[in-house]
Amino acid sequence: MRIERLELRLLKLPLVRFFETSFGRIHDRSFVLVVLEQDGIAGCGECVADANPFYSAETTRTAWHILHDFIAPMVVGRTFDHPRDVYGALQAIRGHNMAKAAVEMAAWDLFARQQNVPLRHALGGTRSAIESGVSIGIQDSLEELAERVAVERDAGYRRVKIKIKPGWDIRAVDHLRATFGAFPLMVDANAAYTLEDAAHLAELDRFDLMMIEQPLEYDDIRDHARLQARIGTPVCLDESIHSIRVAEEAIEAGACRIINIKPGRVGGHRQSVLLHDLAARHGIPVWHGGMLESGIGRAHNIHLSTLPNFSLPGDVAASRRYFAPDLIDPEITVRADGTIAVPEGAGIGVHIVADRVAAATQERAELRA
Ligand code: OSB
Ligand code: MG
Repeated sequence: MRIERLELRLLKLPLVRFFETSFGRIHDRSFVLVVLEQDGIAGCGECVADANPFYSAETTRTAWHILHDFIAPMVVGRTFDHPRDVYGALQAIRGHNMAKAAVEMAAWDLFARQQNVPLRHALGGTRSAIESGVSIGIQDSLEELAERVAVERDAGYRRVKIKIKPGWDIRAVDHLRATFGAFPLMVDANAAYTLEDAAHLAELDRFDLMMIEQPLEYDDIRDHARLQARIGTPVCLDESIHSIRVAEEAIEAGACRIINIKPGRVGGHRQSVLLHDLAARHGIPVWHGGMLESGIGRAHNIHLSTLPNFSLPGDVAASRRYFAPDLIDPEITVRADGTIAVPEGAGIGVHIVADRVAAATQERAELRA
């Protein structure tokens, strides 16, 4: 595979509904699209960095800078035997996993299209459908939260995750259990607590939650291990797991019993597969996280989710929860049984609507070999 052309686009799309986490409320999504091309065949990747540096240090602007000024010159004109080699080729650049992942994932799409196989075959996936869950943001009231949960449960989703923060945690979960009884429920704190909150978080134990995601600081493995020793709810790490090495440390320390995999966070599909395999060797289940992706990133996530140790429903849901219209046609839908069929075509297997991409584009750059 030779990278003859690389294109960057900065896009902005309005969200169907606002999304609120412990770091704030957003109404639209900005992201960078990467297109790699050889002989008229194009592969596409979506950079999950957001406009702000709250989930991670990377932003759309830092990603653009690193992609344009450093990554593009390293890959344009270069030949790769296999997309698994792309991440290693970018080793000189420290960090910036989301920028790296966007190019690496575009390379996987291009490679699979050249081989004329669905991406999941190239990745080693074993399923033709995946189990879907939803992530529900912080709402203005408990009644609105229950309404959102009712809608998603009726739509068939296999599990519900709600965002929590101090002041929106025990009462929110209690209200959902009182309203709906037993159903697969979990919470995500996006690092809103400290170890001092351990006794408070232990109050969640009585609600039989599947897990609590990233309760403590993004870079704190030690305190997650201490917290896990003090609460019954399984800890799942998201923000903390930015490399295979850190995942090994976290598993060894007992800092988590479950891992959320987002390819953007770890540097792409190859690193995600390695993380998936590491977790499997340690009996740690993984699930696929979400970053409010358009249909392009979403399709990538679906293919990756077909690997066997993705044994819990992920945050990979229907397009219409996020964007209407999405950048792809047909949109990604969830069936009544809460599963998503993996697109069957070559590569990520979805049709990207050029007019919609053009309409959402705020900036564009191109490099040729
Ligand atoms: O922590 O999992 C997270 C969205 C943006 C940034 C971080 C997170 C999320 C979500 C949404 O939870 C998942 C989705 O529906 O795409
Ligand atoms: Mg999370």
